[in-house]
Amino acid sequence: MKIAIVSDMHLGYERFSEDAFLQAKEALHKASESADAIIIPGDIFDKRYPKPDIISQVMKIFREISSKNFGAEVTEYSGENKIYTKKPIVAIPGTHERIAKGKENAVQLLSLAGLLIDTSEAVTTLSKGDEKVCIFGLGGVSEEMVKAELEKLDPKPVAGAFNIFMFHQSTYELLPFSDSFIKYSELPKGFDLYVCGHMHNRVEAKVHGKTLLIPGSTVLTQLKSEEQGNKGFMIFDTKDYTHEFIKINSRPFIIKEISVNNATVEKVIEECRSVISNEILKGGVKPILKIKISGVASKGFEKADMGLHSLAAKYAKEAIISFDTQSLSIEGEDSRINELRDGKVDSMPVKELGLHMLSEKFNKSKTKGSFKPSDLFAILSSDESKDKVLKTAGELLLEENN
Ligand SMILES: [Mn+2]
Repeated sequence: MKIAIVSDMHLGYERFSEDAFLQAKEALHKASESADAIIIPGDIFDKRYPKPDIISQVMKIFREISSKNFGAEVTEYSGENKIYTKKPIVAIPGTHERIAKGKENAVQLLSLAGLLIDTSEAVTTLSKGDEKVCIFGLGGVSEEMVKAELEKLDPKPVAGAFNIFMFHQSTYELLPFSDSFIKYSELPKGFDLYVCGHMHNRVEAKVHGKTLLIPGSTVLTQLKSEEQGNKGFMIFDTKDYTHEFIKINSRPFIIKEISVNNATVEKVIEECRSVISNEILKGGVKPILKIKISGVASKGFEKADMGLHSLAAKYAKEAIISFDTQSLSIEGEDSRINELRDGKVDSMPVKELGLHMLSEKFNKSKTKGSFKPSDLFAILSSDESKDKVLKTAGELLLEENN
């Protein structure tokens, strides 16, 4: 059976909303035409509570994909919920769709609409002729909970089938920042293929001697250097145990670095302007250009007043420009930059970093309570209004003190 793995589409991601839809659509269409089934290891949606307009657009895409003829079909499902389709489109919610347990998330909504099957904490069996493929899914859970969750669920391969374990977490091998991140050796044994989402760059590795595939996101989100590669999806062939990466058309992403030494603002701007001109002269689709400025600029101004914003605005028609001045210090200014750069902070997903920092502070503080830092983090990082966030966070903290 040929299984397409399409991940982290982040539909509804505001910064590159159109790119997210176009690129996801292309990936799903290509996948449906070249594979017998599609599996999605999380983050279809970018927001926990997507707006109706986003949900409708997502539903339209999945409706189109569902109408295709697939080589495989769903023949069994072990979950508690009812399923409403036999089409082999099988997903789990990712970190971006994760909401409180017991509440329906956006992926379950698509499942209820009969547009896919949510296989979180359940086994979905796909059949093609005599061949059976079983997919056990674990939707994204907070990192400090993942080992306990797996112990509780104790996923086991099904005899006589090709078994896939699909999850959506940070792994310690890829992000060695916290002991709570799961290690490859701690993943359930006996599966024929491991599939993970969450990482937005492509990864191919081995887990218990079998292949682990992470296709990466279909859209650019974090503007990190490892995201400069091609976007796309993977197709795994169970018959010969091989896989290939299928590229999709995606907006080019270029990172250019500039290093300055006691430069004036004018000099910094001039250097940036020259990089921009060089890039836009190359033509083609409007690229996303990130300029990293490092070194020391002469004193007498703030980074915010350097005029970089107006420079980006000036070239807005030719390129989507952003500046990274994290490694730029102003002469004589005491900066925390090196501190921050230690520990590979750069390659850690922002959300993970935030939660990690909050957990560390929480553990060091004298605050004692039975709630988890991740509960507080979920409230603080929610899309609700500031007042609502403060009220809910206050309730959680006060509840603990009573
Ligand atoms: Mn993601």
